[in-house]
Amino acid sequence: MSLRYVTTNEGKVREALEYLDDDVTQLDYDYTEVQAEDLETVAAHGAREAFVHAGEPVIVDDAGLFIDDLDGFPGPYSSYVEDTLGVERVGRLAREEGTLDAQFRCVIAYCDGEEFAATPEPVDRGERRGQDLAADARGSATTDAQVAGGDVPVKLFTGAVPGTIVEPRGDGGFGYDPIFEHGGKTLAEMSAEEKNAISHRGRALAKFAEWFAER
Ligand code: ITT
Repeated sequence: MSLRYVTTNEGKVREALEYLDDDVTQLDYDYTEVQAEDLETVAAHGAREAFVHAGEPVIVDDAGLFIDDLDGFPGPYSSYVEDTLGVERVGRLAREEGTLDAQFRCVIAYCDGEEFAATPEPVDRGERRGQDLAADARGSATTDAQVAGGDVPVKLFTGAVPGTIVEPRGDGGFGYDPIFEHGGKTLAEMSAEEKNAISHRGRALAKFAEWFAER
């Protein structure tokens, strides 16, 4: 069975293909992004829902920019903030505040409907939501979305990279890459290979690829 990288973002897939061979293909499916303080919850919920939808092994990748002195803003809301404020304004805001330290974080969530043997990487088992239990109690039919919120195990792999917020430079990469500098270059000034070697996604993918090769 093939592995599906479930995302609407082609930039992520380009980076993932560097690590995973051609067995992985993009599934352009917009799973529900639940509102949560942490990327892990969003990714795990998305992976469950995507697995129910796809019926084959899936990876969901949730990422975000965390600006240290802005209490981690925009964090799990990075996508919404990119769509509303835009990358350049986020950069300006951070620079106006004089708060320049930041990190990118990425959580890769893998689900194939099976259990996992113990490894250092965490497994999320989710929690049945109150409304599901209430629906069960009434004896109503369980929908895909309710199953997706159930307790199918999801394996999580995380990665992070520290950096500095700068004036936008470069036209590679995607999203916040032009305003995020690491080691003297913005991520948008790096090739996909260079970015992967140091990036949040690259680190999470490396852990995933090593584990997946054994599975
Ligand atoms: P999917 O949810 O469909 O995968 P998305 O682009 O919405 O696509 P995320 O929710 O994970 O993906 O992304 C959150 C935001 O962070 C979004 O604005 C991205 O552009 C940005 N982002 C994620 N990874 C990034 C990276 O490696 N470099 C720059 N920005 C990134």
